[in-house]
Amino acid sequence: MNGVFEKRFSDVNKEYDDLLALQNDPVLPGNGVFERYKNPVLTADHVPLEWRYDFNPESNPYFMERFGINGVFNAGAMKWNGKYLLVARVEGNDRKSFFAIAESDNGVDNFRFWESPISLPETDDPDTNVYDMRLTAHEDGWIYGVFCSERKDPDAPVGDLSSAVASAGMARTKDLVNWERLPDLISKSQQRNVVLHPEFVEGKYAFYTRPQDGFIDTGKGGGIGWGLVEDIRQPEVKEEKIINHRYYHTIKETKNGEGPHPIKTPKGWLHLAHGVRGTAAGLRYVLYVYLTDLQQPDKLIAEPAGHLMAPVGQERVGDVSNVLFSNGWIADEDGTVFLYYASSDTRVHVAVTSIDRLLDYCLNTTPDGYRSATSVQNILNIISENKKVTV
Ligand code: M1P
Repeated sequence: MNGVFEKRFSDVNKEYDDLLALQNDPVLPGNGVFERYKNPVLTADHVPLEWRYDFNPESNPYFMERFGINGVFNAGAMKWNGKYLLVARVEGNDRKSFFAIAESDNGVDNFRFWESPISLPETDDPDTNVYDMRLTAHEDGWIYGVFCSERKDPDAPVGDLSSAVASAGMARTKDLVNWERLPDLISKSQQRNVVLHPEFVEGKYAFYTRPQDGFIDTGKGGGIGWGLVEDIRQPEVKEEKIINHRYYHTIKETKNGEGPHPIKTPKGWLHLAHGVRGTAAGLRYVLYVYLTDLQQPDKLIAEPAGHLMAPVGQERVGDVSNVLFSNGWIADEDGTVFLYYASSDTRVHVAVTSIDRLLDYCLNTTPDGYRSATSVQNILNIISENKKVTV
């Protein structure tokens, strides 16, 4: 024994325990729509030490990390047995992502990973990489996880080791431990950001899709799509219609994608999505919301202009900088909404709001007028109304 093991074991464990015990507080006063929380709720450092270190002083005298974690981000979410659960995308230093569940009593701090990551069954054509699981507790009684499955492009020319094909992988469970893998969703194009709607529509499973011409480029894919599937064991979307379009000179001119499944509210289905635009510094990902009809979830009824959330402060920096991405939120029985978002493909944060506040935001924020002059007119209208008010 060289003493290094004991000292490092003690220091590393203390640092880990302190991190998990950290209390989180809202950043106030915020903008009234939501409150961000100060600390990320999940980071690479939250991954259990038992997954990363060999605890045997004989075989690991330096108490050295044996499996490094690069980031923990893009987490699906659901309430389960009274706990707030995140199914996070955990990415190793080897660039492979996998899924792992972490839980918290209050949804804002002390998230702790379950004992082991999810052992996700493979199909006959094994995934190279899996990520961004959306959880849906469907009215059929199963909990579905829909995620991106990525494989090397079989048509890539020799020497091209980057081209990939994205499709929607699917698995279902009753206990979040044992998962049954279903076939990947069949559709006319590559897919990422596919989400299962929680209710049957016309007696069928309904999916939010994101048709795309290539692995990265959505190309002619016009936005967030919608399609019905008759048999979840042979899932095929034969027709896709675009329900949330991309537009020139907006936050989603390059691409967009559904976030978690929408929340059912008295005024419609409340959706969270990400919008992407190009900048001189690369792509910029922001979050936005829209509302669709309660009876016809594929019919848009309201969409505020611009983003709900964009990266601020440390959120701007990470593996893929200038990115906010969300595939998980939880609506509590009292209407509180815990919006889990990842920043820059590195860590997970929470912002807290409510269904009432999000509906107010959605229905009373002016839609995009698509011109500078219409934006100025919106401000002039607010100023003019304010002149009638004494506070
Ligand atoms: O790197 C930003 C995001 O890029 C992809 O999202 P999209 O398909 O909309 O471009 C995903 O790989 C996502 O995981 C990632 O956060």
